[in-house]
Amino acid sequence: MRTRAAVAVEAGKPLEIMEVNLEGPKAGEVMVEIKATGICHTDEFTLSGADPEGMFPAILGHEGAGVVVEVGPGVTSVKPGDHVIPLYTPECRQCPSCLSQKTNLCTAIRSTQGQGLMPDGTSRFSMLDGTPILHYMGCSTFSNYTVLPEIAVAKVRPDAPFDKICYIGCGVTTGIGAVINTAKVEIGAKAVVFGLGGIGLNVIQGLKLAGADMIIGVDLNNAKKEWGERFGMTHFVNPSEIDGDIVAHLVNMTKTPFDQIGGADYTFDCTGNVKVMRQALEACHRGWGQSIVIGVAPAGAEIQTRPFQLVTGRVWKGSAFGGARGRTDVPRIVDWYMEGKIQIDPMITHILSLEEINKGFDLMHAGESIRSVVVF
Ligand code: NAD
Ligand code: AHE
Ligand code: ZN
Repeated sequence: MRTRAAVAVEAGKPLEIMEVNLEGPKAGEVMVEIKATGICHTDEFTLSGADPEGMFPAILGHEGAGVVVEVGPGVTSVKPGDHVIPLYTPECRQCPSCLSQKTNLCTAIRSTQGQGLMPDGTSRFSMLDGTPILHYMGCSTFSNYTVLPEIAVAKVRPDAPFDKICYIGCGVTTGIGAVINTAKVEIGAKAVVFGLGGIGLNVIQGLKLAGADMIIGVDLNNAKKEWGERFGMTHFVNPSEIDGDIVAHLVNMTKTPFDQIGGADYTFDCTGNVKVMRQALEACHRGWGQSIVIGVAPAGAEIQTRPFQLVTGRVWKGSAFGGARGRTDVPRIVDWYMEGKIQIDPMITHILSLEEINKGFDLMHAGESIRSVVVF
């Protein structure tokens, strides 16, 4: 069949809207009509050319929601008509990683996914002249129709609005999950969130849910102060407007008359900047502070700190998709949204058509959007 898609033809170039060929689902695969997709900073990261796994031409997008329209042989867990959220972190429930119960990073199809291919090593997308187009993060939600492995879709309730729950496909789950699953933040904690964008605001929302007392937001953009406060941030710091070092500033803010050492119980990097990652680690409390790396850094970038920071008890941890097991956890997060436990609507600042998708990247670059959502 043919479908409309925004194709990343080359790094650093705007996406091109075109008709493409899409083959039907093979064994163990499903075809999904994407109804809505968010634009995450990771899409921008790959489009910019900074992603070591970035390959072109490809159909980007990994934050979608839609309806199953066709299933391949052997598919048992979903059927046409089911509402689903594509999962860039699948959950096969059979691989050593899934069975370990120690990680959400299912390894069943990671190698072909990283090459932009379906598990059988081929692509379902091609240009009208036959040139193959690569998949992206196993999802390719910047296409009206896409094909995914059955293990990479979460079935969700049918009454949830696509243009909101698509955000659970990445940003919401990543932010809230990093707090609950990765850091396991406890009531009364002091936390610092670096980068108050589509991910950082969800970290703040997660911290509020977890009962954190002090939630410091750090961003270079002063407009993010009001945004952070809407979701529970208690203090805001713009590093470009303080005297001296940001780490010392944050450590001072967390001191009490009883605890003159200071430092956060938990910090979160939601910027992808390795200098910020260092600041986030070093702003942690001596002896127990944990810093969670969520941001994705460009090819070649490396994190640095004095090993003494770790010797003295600070912990560096990473979090992918908020540590969530997609097929199990995503339907529950959709329920949380429908029950009013978490907010999504205010963070969706722009609704665009597929033809307007490049505007979504411009808004992100200008710091004017939290999430832009493309509705098909
Ligand atoms: P975004 O563009 O919406 O937000 C980034 C925010 O960081 C902006 O508010 C910006 O002003 C701020 N910022 C930039 N540089 C800063 C600095 N030096 N100090 C303080 N603030 C700074 O991006 P997003 O969609 O929220 O994504 C954030 C990061 O998380 C990206 O690197 C993205 O690739 C990554 N990400 C990771 C996962 C994961 O599973 N680990 C999932 C989604 C996104
Ligand atoms: N391709 C990049 C890595 C990108 C990355 O770390 N992706 C996150 C999700 S970001 C979603 O917005 C992730 O889940 N990583 C785990 C994985 O297996 O990719 C690179 O640097 O090579
Ligand atoms: Zn994302």
